[in-house]
Amino acid sequence: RLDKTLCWDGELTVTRHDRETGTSFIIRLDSTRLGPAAGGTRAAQYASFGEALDDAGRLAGAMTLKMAVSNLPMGGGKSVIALPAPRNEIDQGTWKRILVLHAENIDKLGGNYWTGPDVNTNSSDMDLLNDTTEFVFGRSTARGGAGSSASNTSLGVFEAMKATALHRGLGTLDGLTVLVQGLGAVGSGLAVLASQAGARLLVSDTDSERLAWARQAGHDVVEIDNVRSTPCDIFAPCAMGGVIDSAVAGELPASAVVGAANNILADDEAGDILHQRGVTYAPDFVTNAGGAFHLVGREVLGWSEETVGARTRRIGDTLAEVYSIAESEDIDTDRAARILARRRIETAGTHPPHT
Ligand code: NAI
Ligand code: PHE
Ligand code: K
Repeated sequence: RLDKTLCWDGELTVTRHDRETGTSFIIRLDSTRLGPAAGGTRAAQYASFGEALDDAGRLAGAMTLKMAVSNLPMGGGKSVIALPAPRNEIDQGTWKRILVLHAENIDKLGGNYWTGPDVNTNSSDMDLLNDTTEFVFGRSTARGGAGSSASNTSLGVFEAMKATALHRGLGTLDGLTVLVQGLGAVGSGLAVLASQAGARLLVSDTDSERLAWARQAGHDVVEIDNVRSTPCDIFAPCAMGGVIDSAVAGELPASAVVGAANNILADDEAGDILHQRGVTYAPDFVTNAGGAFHLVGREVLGWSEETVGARTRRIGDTLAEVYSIAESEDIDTDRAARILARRRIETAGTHPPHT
C-alpha cells in the first residue's frame, strides 16, 4: 500500500512524526498550476500511515479539481493529521502541541500551501495555527479571517440540489424526499434549507444530540446502517467520503446524489454504474465549492459576502454545464466534471513559482 500511494503524480508530499504524542503529519500538494495549493486540515484516526497518505492524496486531488472548475486562482493540496486517539479524547495541551507542529510544517512550505478548516478542525484551530504561520484561511472573524465556511457550503449544496432535481426531471424540491447523511455544520444547514423549500427530510447521524435536534425539527431518523438502502429522491452524503462503492451504486434506491462530502465515490466504477442506472450524481468537487468560494473569495479575492453568495448560487450553472457534457459525450458526470476542470488547468498559464 505504501509503495502504491507513494507512486502518486502530485507535486509534493511532506511527512513528519511526533513520537511524544504519537501523531503523524502529512501535507500533500497535488498541483500549484493555477496558484498556491489550498485545502483544509483534516484530523482523524487512520488504520495505517499508508491509509492516511492515500486519503491526503485523494483529498488534495479533489481540491485541485474544485478550484479549477470553480475558476478560483488556487491549486490543490490537503493536510491530514493522523491522530493517536479520537479527537474528543485528546486533551487541550496535546492538541495545541499537535497544531504548533503542523503549523511549522506549513510554514516551511513558504506559501506554496495554504490550509483551512476541514473535518475536526475549526476557526479557533486556524487562529492557533496562525500564531505560527501566516498561510491559513478561515481564522475567526475576530482575528481578521473569514470564519466558518460551513453555511456557504450548505448554500452551494442546496443550489446544486435544486439544479440537479430539475435536470433529473424531479421538478422543484417541494414534496421530494431528501436523505441527509451527517447533520454536522454543513448537513444541518442543508437540512434547514431543503426543508424550507418543502422537501421531506430523512436524516442520519452517529451523534445522538444531532438526532435530537433533527427530531425536534420534525425530520425522520434513519438508522446508520440503513442509509444506503432507504428509498429517497435525493441522497445527500454530508459526513465522510467513500460512501458509494460499486456495490452500493448498483442498488442505491435514489434518483440523484447531491452532497457535501469530499470523495463521495469510492471508485471510478461507481460513477459509471450510477450513470448506467440513471441516478444523477452531482460531482462533489463542483457541489461543495461553497466553502472555497467563501474562504478564497473573502480572503484572497476581496469579495463581499454578497459576491460570495452570488458566485455560490452559480454552482447550479456549472452543474448544468457538467450535465450537458455528460449527455453529449455519454459519459458519467464525474468524468464530465473532470473534463471541465482539466480544460481550465490546461488553458491556464503556469503559476510562477513562489519566490
Ligand atoms: P462536521 O464534522 O461538522 O459534520 C459531520 C457530521 O457527520 C457530524 O455530525 C458527525 O457526527 C456525522 N457523522 C460521522 N460519521 C457518520 C456516519 N457514519 N453516518 C452519519 N453521520 C456521521 O463536518 P462538516 O463541516 O459538516 O463537513 C461535512 C463533510 O463536508 C466533510 O466530508 C467535509 O470534508 C465536507 N466539506 C465541508 C466543507 C465546509 O466548508 N465545512 C466544504 C466542503 C466539503
Ligand atoms: N475543507 C473545505 C473543502 O474541502 C474548505 C476549504 C476550502 C479549506 C479551501 C481550505 C481551502 O472545500
Ligand atoms: K470542521
